[in-house]
Amino acid sequence: MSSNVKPGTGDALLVVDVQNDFLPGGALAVPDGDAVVPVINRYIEAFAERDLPVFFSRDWHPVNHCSFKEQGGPWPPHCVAGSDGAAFASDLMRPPGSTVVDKAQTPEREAYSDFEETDLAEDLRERGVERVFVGGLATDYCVLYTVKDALSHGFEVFLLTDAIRAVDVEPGDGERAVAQMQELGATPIDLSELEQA
Ligand code: VGL
Ligand code: ZN
Repeated sequence: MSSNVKPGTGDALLVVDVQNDFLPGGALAVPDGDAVVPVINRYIEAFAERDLPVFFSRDWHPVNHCSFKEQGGPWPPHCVAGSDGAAFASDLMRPPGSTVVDKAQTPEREAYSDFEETDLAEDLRERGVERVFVGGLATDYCVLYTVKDALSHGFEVFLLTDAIRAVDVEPGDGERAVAQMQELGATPIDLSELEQA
């Protein structure tokens, strides 16, 4: 691999939707979703100890969001703003100075990407970020759309392959999402590459 994966100036970590409703027992449980938490905590440590920016997104829906089955959408109600299900996983580390990005708050619009109707792109640019390291839930929805948007905004993207899990509504959705992100230009990495860098 040619890229230098060692986190440094110009890098940011994006932790996508590591919220109770996406963990086992939650309203929209992602299989094995809780397995990302200890791994993401190691990435967070690597960024926090170098004073690099860390962003946490939250799916943050109104009670009548269009993605919910009662409104004709595909999903059970989940991540209703302010609910326990919308809270971050209790074991997730959150370093002081990190930034929370709430998304998908408009009742009429689905928004899987952290960049949709948020200030994330501007915030990253203002901080001089050029490369984003992306992990979280779920591989085939919010991670996929966030990575696509990050690439189209011109950021270099590292996909944290050991810190993502898929919903897999259709078997293979997660694998296809990873392949698509790679084709679009994201570089898959894991913790061992980062910690050895
Ligand atoms: C997500 C389905 C519905 C996600 C959010 O965070 O990947 N998936 N809402
Ligand atoms: Zn949602």
